[in-house]
Amino acid sequence: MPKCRHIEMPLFILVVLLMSGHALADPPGSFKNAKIAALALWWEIGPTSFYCRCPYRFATTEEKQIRKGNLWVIGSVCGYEAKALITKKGKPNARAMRIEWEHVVPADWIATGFGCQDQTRAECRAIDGYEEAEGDLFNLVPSVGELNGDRSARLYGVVTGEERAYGDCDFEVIATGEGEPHIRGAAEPMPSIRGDVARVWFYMSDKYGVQMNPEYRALMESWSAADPSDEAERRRHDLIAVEMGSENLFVSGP
Ligand SMILES: [Ca+2]
Ligand SMILES: [Ca+2]
Repeated sequence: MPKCRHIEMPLFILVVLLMSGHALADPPGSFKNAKIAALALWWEIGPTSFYCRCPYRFATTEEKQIRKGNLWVIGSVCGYEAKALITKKGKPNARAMRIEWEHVVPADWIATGFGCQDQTRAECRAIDGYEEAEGDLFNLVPSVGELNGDRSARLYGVVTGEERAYGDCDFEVIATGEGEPHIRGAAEPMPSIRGDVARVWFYMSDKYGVQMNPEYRALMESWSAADPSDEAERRRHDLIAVEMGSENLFVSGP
């Protein structure tokens, strides 16, 4: 017999699906609502982290005591190993082994579409449309929290070498160069999802005016060409499109 929590979870998902207006296809309208919708949606897509392809499941009571968060990464399956299990302050790294919702286009860059990049998040959210963009489900993916934290608001880019700081996970972050600490450098995803992230950037730029300089756009164009959408990406797109009530034509278009 499965333990009680294994029976409760699908019911919980069902309730979330019903509450999130699944059948009505209303976009979440805010990051807070999007996180709730994404939880159920990605159970349907397949509960696997985006950057490392790590399966995840609901955290047990004991795991929640180790670190907050409902979703626990099964690192042994995908070869993910935490870069830092202990923080610089000597405390357990709360973001290792748990799933967080990652913006492919970070909130700092969404802000460039609304001219509030030099303002606070609260000021951005007061602008019409910003919250809708921040809660856009095409732009949200489940990520190991540690990677989400290390990437922060960095653009994607090519990082020299394959450091593999996260076990077998092909994800590199370099934090040198110009700009504010959370933006400088680059994050390099694995080749098989480079087109996927590029097509989210095009969508966010097209829909919300997110700025991409010519050099970055050219890089994303080359990534998109090298990694065209496949069946899995289109299936994911279609499920998200039902929830959003709209499409990402860079995936579904001709
Ligand atoms: Ca790499
Ligand atoms: Ca791909």
